[in-house]
Amino acid sequence: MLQTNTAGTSDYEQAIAEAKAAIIAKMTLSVGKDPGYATDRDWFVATALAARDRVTHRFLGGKRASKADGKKRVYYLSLEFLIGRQLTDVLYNFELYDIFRAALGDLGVDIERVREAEPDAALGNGGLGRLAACFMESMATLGIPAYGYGIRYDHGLFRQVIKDGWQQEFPETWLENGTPWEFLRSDVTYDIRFGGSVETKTVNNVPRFIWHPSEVVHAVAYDTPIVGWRGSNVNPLRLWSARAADPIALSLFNKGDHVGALSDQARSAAISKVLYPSDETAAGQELRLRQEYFFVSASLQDLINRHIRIYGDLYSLPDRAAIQLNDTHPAVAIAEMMRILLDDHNLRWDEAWRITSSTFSYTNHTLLPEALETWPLPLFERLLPRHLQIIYFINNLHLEATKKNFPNEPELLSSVSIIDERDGRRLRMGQLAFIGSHTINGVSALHTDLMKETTFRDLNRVYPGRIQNKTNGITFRRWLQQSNPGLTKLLCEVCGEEVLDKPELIKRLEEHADDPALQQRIAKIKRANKVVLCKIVTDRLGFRVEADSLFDVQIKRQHEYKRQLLNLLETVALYDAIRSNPTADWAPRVKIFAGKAAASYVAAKLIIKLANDIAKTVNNDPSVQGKLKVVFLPNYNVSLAEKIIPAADLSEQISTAGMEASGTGNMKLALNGALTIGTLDGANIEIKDNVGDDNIFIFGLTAAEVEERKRAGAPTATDNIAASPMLRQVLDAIGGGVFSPDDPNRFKPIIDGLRSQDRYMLTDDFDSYWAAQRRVDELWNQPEKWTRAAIVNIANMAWFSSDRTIAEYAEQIWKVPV
Ligand code: 26V
Repeated sequence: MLQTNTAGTSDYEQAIAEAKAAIIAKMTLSVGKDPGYATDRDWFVATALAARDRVTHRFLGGKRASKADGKKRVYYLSLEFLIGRQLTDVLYNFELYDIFRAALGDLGVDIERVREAEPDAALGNGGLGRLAACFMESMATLGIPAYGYGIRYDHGLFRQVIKDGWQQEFPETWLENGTPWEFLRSDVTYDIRFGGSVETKTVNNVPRFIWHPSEVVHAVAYDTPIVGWRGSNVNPLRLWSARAADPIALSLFNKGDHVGALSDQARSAAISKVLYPSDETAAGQELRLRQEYFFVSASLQDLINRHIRIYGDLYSLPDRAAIQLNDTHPAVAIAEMMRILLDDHNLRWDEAWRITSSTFSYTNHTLLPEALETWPLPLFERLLPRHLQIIYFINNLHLEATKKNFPNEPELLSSVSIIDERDGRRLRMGQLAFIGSHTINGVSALHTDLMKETTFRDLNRVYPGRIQNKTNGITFRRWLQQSNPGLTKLLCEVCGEEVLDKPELIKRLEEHADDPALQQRIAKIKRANKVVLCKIVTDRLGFRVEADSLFDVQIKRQHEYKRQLLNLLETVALYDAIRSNPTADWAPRVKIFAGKAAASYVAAKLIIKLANDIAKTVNNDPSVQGKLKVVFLPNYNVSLAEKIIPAADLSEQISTAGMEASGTGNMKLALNGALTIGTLDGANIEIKDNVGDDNIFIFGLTAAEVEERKRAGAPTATDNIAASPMLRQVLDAIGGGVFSPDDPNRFKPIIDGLRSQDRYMLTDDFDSYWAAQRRVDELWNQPEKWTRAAIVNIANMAWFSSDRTIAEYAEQIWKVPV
């Protein structure tokens, strides 16, 4: 056995010995197992606990950025934090990865298997949730004292199984065996109140409002430490879990009503049971509103307690706290803050409003009308009667001021009002978030411009200067350094070790873009990553794909505006073209799809089935062997993304222009050397600006052209189809049952939708997309040129680091030093 303190052992060896001892101690004393009988999961828990001890020392010691004595703190309120696995993240950021790998290796355990034993923390749907996770890591890295606040869902995003080509959903159970990363803080528990009535009293000629709720639920805190790069700082992610105020109604139990005695418990616990599994469509149900208010109220009580404990009163709140609303999901915080200041602390309205509106800022993540949150007034009133009063008051003052400043534009009032009078009466949370915030931001340059021109045009006139752009970013620690160690090693060699701390140094790679030796090394790294993905495909789907093919990937939530269907139409056209001309010089391709559809989203689920039916036909057709394969990898999540992204050659970012607010997968893929085929949408535009027109494949209508065609109502889908023989053939094939001989009409709804409405304008962009794909083939057939373009992409992605994004938020929105 290795001695930990033997003279003559190097620091490195000693560190390995210490790690080994720590892991064994955890295995024995915390997991309670003899290492000889330990499973991979046991090894994961023991390793995570050993790693967590290091984090905890930093967390409780001087490195806790959130301690922040006297400094302004940032509170990031988000209903989603899509963290994924944490072991590699923690070890890597503490620069302990190699040491723990060696320690486990000495114990005869493969760290890769240990890593895979950790379930993903899938507490988010997609881009918005993953952005929150990247931001938490960047805030810790930059030493910004920050808290993330959210919900500790018992069940994260559902597990997707593909059965006969159809998506099936199963509950996700990441907490089944607990998680070693969190600390339960039972002492940090708050009452969250719902329902009831509001009593009005006049005290000393001042009206007072007393809320008598009909229901109280407890919010209990769980803290997960988020580690910054090089362990520089650790910030807490505080997630709330719901408990009944009374765990059991003894009076009922004693009468023999054993089920009834637990019904309160079930109703309360339901709040943090499950993540709402949908993006881009507003939920509208009561439970969702209960979730939103639950975590907002707990978080505000918590941060206000902290502020008062340190600073004594609430007047200084805006100087010491910045609260960021991640989309409108936490927007009820504006009313809750006002309620606390008015009713609990007896502040005057104008004082309370000054404090509130100079503390909050709001990020918008989508302009799709169906995703903008509104609540029916009766529902809101039943759940939060006092908050509704406050919102009415905010709205009245806001409309009065608007009337005064725009006396000749009465029609402005209905558009800027928090209350939408059209479809029953509804509360518009976007309006509330905007009015109560000092700064509102979009997530890419185009999206911010569109915010100003469309959804928030009138509010932007009433409150000019509030809207800013903050183009999204990604943490390079997870999406380059951890997921692509081969490329990272090369970057350190070519650009210098400092590249790990200063991503802008990646630019140095470009000096070598024409160097054949470097090109070969880059190509070799990519190939090795592709071999890893090939094995995953074989393991999960039972067939082989060739690592020398072009890996063409579209990985993201399944949604019509993202246009996976456009990619499938092109796949069918290509399949047909290869069959018609098998000897031509086709670039061999593997089309890789992955993504989940909301369980209730029938159209998106049918498109998944189409992808799988096309895959079945194409992959079993000997006449295209070696030239085209189609793969649908089930259960897309952060961990699968970490495997696909480093292996991708081509990144599909093909949304209808104007519809994808930013995209962040596009950034991850380009950073890993995939070339983008995409529309001028979201951050694609900024990626193009950085990598140059020659190193990206742009096609399709611009956002302005999309608008113009919609306005003109022409050309129609019928016109587009008539003008494209290839498209017509593809639609006929799919609609006629070529890929669904067992049910020839299966895809008729999809094809009918394209022929009649084509809301996402696939028929407008099809020819241009096809042409762009052929430019892809042409470049692929010149490997040196392709690799050169990949190098230029990697070299020019530094700006998309979330450290840059967070530094901008810090300086321009939160006013905290970095
Ligand atoms: C809405 C809803 C409605 C109720 C059920 C749960 C749920 C979850 C999320 C949403 C809003 C989705 C908005 C969203 O995810 N936007 C994405 O944000 C990314 C980060 O800014 C951005 O890169 C993507 O382009 C944008 O689609």
